[in-house]
Amino acid sequence: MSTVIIILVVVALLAIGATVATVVVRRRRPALVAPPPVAPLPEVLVPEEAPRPELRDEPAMRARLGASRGVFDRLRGLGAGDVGEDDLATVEEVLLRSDVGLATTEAVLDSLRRDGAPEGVATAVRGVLRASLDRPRDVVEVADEGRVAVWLFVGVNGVGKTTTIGKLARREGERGHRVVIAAGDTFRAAAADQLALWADRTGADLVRAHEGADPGSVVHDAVGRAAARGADLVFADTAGRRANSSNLLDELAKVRRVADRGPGQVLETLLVLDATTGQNALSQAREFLAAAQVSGIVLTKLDGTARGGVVVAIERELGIPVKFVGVGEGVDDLLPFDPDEFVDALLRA
Ligand SMILES: Nc1nc2c(ncn2[C@@H]2O[C@H](COP(=O)(O)OP(=O)(O)O)[C@@H](O)[C@H]2O)c(=O)[nH]1
Ligand SMILES: [Mg+2]
Repeated sequence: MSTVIIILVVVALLAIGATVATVVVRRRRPALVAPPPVAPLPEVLVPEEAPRPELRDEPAMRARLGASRGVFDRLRGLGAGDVGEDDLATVEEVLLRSDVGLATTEAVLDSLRRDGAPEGVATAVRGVLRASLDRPRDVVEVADEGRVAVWLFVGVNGVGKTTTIGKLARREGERGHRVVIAAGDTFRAAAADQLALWADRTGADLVRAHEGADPGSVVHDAVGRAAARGADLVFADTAGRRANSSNLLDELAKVRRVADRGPGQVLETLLVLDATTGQNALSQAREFLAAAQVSGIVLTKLDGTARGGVVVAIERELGIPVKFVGVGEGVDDLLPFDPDEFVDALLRA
């Protein structure tokens, strides 16, 4: 027994001795070669977040509407007091070029002739445009007790429905709401794939089906899942084949009926329009309005047009409030439409 202990102690001492010796030798060993130079990391390995403008303050809204604001440059340069014929001609040209529409342009000219512009032409025009944007534009997002709020998104292909759903999912997520997205555009598998990316980025839940599946059943399943999980909102994407196909409009009506049954309660039907298509957007809109009970407009791509005045024409001619505007392709590039910010962005110095 004691022999075993002695052997163990000897082995332990030898091990300690060997370790100490190695450390000492390592410390003493001179550097034989200079350490290789450290190559700088290539830039792509250290991606830097591009600084993003803060979109929720007024100057950023103004920056995104830069092209539209540019159209109003000449108008902002006009003085105060009585408004002469030359000035009226300038105002008329600017307003028509910005696409506010004939009716609003006439209203502005009448007001300038009648009241002049004691605080400057730009201020007077701003007042008339602002007054024309006076509809309530709150969105409804709280369903009745025990039901699930559903927002439907309708509009022709390419206007920005899917992107808008992604942006709104982010917005609602940030406000602590749980969102289920229904991939109701089942014509192309790519549409659901695109939504899967957005759902990933925003933490929303996605309900999808195979290509060609019945959109109504996708929306039905999404409402069921939302109810089971206690989610706050269902955003239902829809296909956007041509609005003049009665088939599409019938299908939208059917999706709506399904969405509004059982626990589902449709609170908003948002018609998405592309601002860069100008007056074309208006004729598309009329077809949808005839078939769907549209509660609000989402006007996308305002960043990509100099004819931002079309917001005014759309509200006036359709009689439906613009509730959100898209000002870029990024996840934060959707703003609740604020008429004060909008007219200031175009007309304030
Ligand atoms: N510049 C800009 N592009 C947008 C905006 N909204 C959507 N888009 C782009 O428009 C294209 C079509 O959008 P998508 O959501 O697929 O349209 P959908 O067919 O209606 O679902 C995409 O390239 C989007 O990035 C916006 O507000 N500004
Ligand atoms: Mg889409």
